[in-house]
Amino acid sequence: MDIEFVRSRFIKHFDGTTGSVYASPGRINLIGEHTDYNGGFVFPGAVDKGMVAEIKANGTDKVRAYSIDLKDYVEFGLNEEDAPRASWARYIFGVCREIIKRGGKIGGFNTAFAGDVPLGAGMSSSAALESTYAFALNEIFNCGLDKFELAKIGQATEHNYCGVNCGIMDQFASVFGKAGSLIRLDCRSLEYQYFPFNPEGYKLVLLDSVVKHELASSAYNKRRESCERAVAAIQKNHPHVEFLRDATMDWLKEVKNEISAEDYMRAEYVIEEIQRVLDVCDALEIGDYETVGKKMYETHHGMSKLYEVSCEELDFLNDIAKKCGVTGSRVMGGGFGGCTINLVKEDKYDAFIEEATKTYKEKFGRNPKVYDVVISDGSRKLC
Ligand code: GAF
Repeated sequence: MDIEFVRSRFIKHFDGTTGSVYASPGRINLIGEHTDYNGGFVFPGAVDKGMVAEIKANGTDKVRAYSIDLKDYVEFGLNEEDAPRASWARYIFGVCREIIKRGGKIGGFNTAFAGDVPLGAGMSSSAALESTYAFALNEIFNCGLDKFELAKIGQATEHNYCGVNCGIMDQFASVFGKAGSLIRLDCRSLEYQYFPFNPEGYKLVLLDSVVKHELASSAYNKRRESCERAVAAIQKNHPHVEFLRDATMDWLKEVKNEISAEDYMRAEYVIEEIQRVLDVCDALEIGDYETVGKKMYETHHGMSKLYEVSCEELDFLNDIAKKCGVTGSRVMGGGFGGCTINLVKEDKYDAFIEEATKTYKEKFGRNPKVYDVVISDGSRKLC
């Protein structure tokens, strides 16, 4: 993330003066997919790719925002009816509105931003953008919000201004990220623990399928609705069940004939996936990377066959990983395209990347992108 680049564009675009520069990262997730909005556990970490924004209060009630990457400029007010049309600007607008709803007194500002999180790769460029502005505006306008609120502001922005009923994982990882550590997060209580992650002899690498399927956000919302219907059915016998996190497979089986086969499959995946996160944490405590990898493959299978959020390209990359003896591999993030995350022994890394690149190109006519994972810090002020 290049501060000087963003600064030079800010100066050029506005009145020649400088403001403050803030950054927030995208994220990976080792395991625990679609578990966050089910009150379960996730295991993400922030990455060394993210968003950088220069921001300066302008003494008006208008936000003047410039997307350096899109070369697009938008101006909007801070009232509910001022929502901009441009989808990128709605993230910034949403964050402003959510701060205001929480009592934060913010005024207008000038801003320019750029990012290096690959779009559509499942590394949550949108959370990086939301966290950057939530963190920065909270500081610049002295709103006094804590980091938990900042993460919730990003999530509420997705819900209320971007049409995605996401969980809290992405924004939490972006705000709370810590270099060298993954975060085991309980998405119901928001209790979290940092797990130093430096598996000796292994590398974490992302393979980006460079496909992003249409309608990913409506399919995402439908998955969430399936889970909620399963919870409503289970609640009839077990009223204390608030999320799938609280349910057992036996309780799900009790309602097998009351819910659709599809809803059943979705819930089955989630209940198993929540347990897998805990199993992976236990395995990591004793350095058992073979078990970590095995669980990753199980997650991929569940996401592909039960939750049905994988696609041909991601299944192909997962198969290649298996053939190359990669320890663990699975689709990462919401799915419907994006990356696989791979835990691979260092001595198998080169052959894997070569084989995956060659065969993927032969089959789909394009190269997958390769990103080595560097686990990094969360939201911060750069200067
Ligand atoms: C997306 C969402 F934004 C997250 O909240 C999470 O549900 C993830 O998909 C799947 O684990 O990134």
